[in-house]
Amino acid sequence: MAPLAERYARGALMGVLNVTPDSFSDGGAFADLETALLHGRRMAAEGAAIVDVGGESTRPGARPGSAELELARVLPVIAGLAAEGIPVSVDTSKAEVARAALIAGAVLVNDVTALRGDPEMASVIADAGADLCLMHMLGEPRTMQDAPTYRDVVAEVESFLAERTEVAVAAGVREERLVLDPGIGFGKTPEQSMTALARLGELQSLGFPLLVGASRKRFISTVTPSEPHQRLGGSIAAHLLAAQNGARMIRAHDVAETVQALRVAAAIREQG
Ligand code: HH2
Repeated sequence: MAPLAERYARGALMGVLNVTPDSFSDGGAFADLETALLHGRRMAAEGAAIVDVGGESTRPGARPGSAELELARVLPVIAGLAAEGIPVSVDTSKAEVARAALIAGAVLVNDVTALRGDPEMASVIADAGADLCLMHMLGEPRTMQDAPTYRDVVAEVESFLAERTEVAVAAGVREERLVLDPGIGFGKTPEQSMTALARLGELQSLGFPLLVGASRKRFISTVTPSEPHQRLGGSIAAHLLAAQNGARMIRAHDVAETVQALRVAAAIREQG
């Protein structure tokens, strides 16, 4: 497979497909297989370059569940979409889940723990030659929103991602397979998340493609009070700024609207 940066040279949308009962914005909505497959197909048709299938919520306060349960949720969806030629990633921090997902046809592992969750994860990804998203998170989902503090959030995200990149490469993951993510809302106050978005460009010095997932996140409601399903405008605003500040991949729930916004912004920029 061509390097990730080449495949997504013009920017790529990662559509979110949560096959969970308890995700913060769409828990339960795609829990049965047929509904999940329909939604995955729809996101691909709307312009998602890849569909990110997750079987465990990482919302603040969430506790990890078993690999068996996660596998039962994600595998049929990944196998079904991959068989139709839709590129799929798996949102997991468990090596056992990643291994089975890659065999079923997933091409990217989206590990919100950046290889800290499972000692086997790096070798599973290296052996498969798969793509890997390394995301910054302070702490773990159960505790990450307990007063996160930084001296300089962007500098600390940057040095964390640099260190995790070295760990991945030392374990055999090729540099051209990596994409890095500042982890909006993961161990960050709303202000810290917005700082990470505003100064995203600084992370370009790491030399890897960047991914940003701001979709429906809580920082939006601190600017304009809103429930998760009412945060489309704020999500698009954040994603447009992220793209302008160098994000190569955008992880979003609302694919059609986000793709339209990103394409119109890019078309306008080309005229300037
Ligand atoms: N955000 C969520 C989950 N996975 N992965 C990456 N790389 N970046 C993110 O920002 C990110 C992510 C949380 O959103 P969601 O999947 O909608 O919720 P939940 O974790 O509750 O399933």
